[in-house]
Amino acid sequence: MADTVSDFLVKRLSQWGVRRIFGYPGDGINGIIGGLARHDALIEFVQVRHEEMAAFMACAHAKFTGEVGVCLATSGPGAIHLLNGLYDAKLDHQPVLAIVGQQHRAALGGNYQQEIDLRSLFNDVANAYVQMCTAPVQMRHLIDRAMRIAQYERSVTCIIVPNDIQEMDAEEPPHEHGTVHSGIGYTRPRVVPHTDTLKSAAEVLNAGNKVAMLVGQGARHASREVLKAADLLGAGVAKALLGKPVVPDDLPFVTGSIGFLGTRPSYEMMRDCDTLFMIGSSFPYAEFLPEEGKARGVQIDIEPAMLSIRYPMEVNLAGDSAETLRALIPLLKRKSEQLWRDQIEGSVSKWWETLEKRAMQDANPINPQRVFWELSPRLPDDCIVTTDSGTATNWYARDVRLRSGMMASVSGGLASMGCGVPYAIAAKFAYPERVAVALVGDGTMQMNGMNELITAAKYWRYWDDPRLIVLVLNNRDLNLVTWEQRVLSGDPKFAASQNLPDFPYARYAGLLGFEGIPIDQPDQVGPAWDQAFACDRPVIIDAHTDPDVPPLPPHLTFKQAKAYASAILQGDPDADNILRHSIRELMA
Ligand SMILES: Cc1ncc(C[n+]2csc(CCOP(=O)(O)OP(=O)(O)O)c2C)c(N)n1
Ligand SMILES: [Mg+2]
Repeated sequence: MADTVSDFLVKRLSQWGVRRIFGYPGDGINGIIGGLARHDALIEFVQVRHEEMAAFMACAHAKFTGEVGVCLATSGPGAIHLLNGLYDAKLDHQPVLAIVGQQHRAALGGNYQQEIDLRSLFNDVANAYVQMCTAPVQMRHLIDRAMRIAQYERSVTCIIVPNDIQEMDAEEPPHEHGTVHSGIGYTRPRVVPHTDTLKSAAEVLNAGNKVAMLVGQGARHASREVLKAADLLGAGVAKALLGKPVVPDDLPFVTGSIGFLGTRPSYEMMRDCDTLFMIGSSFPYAEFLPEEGKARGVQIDIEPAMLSIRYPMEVNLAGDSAETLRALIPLLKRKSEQLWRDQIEGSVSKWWETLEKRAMQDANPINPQRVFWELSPRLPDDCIVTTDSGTATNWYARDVRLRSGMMASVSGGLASMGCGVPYAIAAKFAYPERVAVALVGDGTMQMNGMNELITAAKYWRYWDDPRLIVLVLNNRDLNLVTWEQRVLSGDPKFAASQNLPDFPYARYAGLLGFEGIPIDQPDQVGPAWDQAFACDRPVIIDAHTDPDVPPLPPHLTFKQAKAYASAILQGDPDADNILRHSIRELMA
């Protein structure tokens, strides 16, 4: 039997190195699903609960492996469901290919069932490349271009395949006018700035007495080079959220995260530095960077469009972070003065003591910070940590001490709820021998985390190491937003929009065949982690944490303090408790 377009699609993707597709079937893609079934030795199909989860998983696959993540959905509703996960990939600059079905070509334009203008729908999210296959012969170059462009643009691409095309015989382009003859393969170019630009950068960095470095996920393959540069420059290193795994938290000059969920040492280092050296980051909040004019700036980014958009840089280095640092390092002079470095290290070591004090304070019933604090020493080497939009991100960013060799991520640019569980599942598929830990809120669990754990229940027995550990911060509140409403808008908690229904997550774990560990006492926190890491199956820790512990920014502005006071004066239902906790946090 001749190959169909769908057979060809699967084989071609496999030649591109694709080994796994996350997706959900539907009659818009029956042909493609048939192709996957006929060639299941080439590409594994992972069935999710919801197409958005397939897109999140494809994004996480890209984040954790550097390969193109691929997701598949049917026409109409399936395609629409992909969107949020695809935007997550787009905003975090990850290579993801979405393949979606479409109605029969002959029906298009006929207001047919499930007929959506998919080109328009995906035009923004996949603006790097979105095409519909209207003839079998096109499929070859559509795949080749979508795969190549996703990689070099580090973005989302999309191929739309009408269902009649999927079942037709595959065709190779004839050697004649009007045909396209594409091929397979992409290797990343070596991107390094010109020597003159490197010299200018070195001059600025060498002239500085107080150099502050800020690293993002673009530096994730440049850990050694970042540390070498920090050493020569006597600099401290702050980390944007996605840059957290770039350098380990146990180094004395690593000031940790930055921004609303950042640390005091990062805040002070940025306030007091005379030189800002930003690498692979598009951290957005200007108020946490030096005031314009107070520091000279040097930035490295692989995407020229990302240069000088957060701070006006004096030298813009368009290049790969590791390659550029390797070329720059020989031009850097070791600082003779250690004063600035000593000051940073002093403030970092004091900060860790502060965090420990804050974590160990009483709360009702469990202080969420303690759950994260006690996790750090128990994290296995090589583990993969994911988190989710909510207070979990704050405590993850601040309290968790990642070590060298660990990976971690979250939806950064889009900051979407719902990424934590699918990211961790994708991590288990990519690295079945490593432990994955998802740190998520109860809102997120109820939004989609619980459903997606059914996917884990379906597959965990195939993983070499079955440990997928999900921590749920069971605070019965959409807590991060409740706090934002208080501190940023001056509004008291609005119970109707913020309170969440209670749910027995640990008992749910039992229904899935997982281990469930409910905890509601502070001294159960450490033993719960020990028990979870000793399990022979996935685990849900249902931690009853206190919503009144404030995830305060490292520095409260007058405006924020005023808003906070106004929220409380307007009769916040939790006023007494949150005041008590806030004062204790500030005292610590
Ligand atoms: C899809 C989506 N909807 C809404 C938001 C706004 N948002 C950010 S954090 C948050 C609360 C999360 O609540 P939960 O998961 O319970 O975590 P908590 O903050 O309580 O720890 C909300 C509603 C978002 N980021 N993404
Ligand atoms: Mg919550």
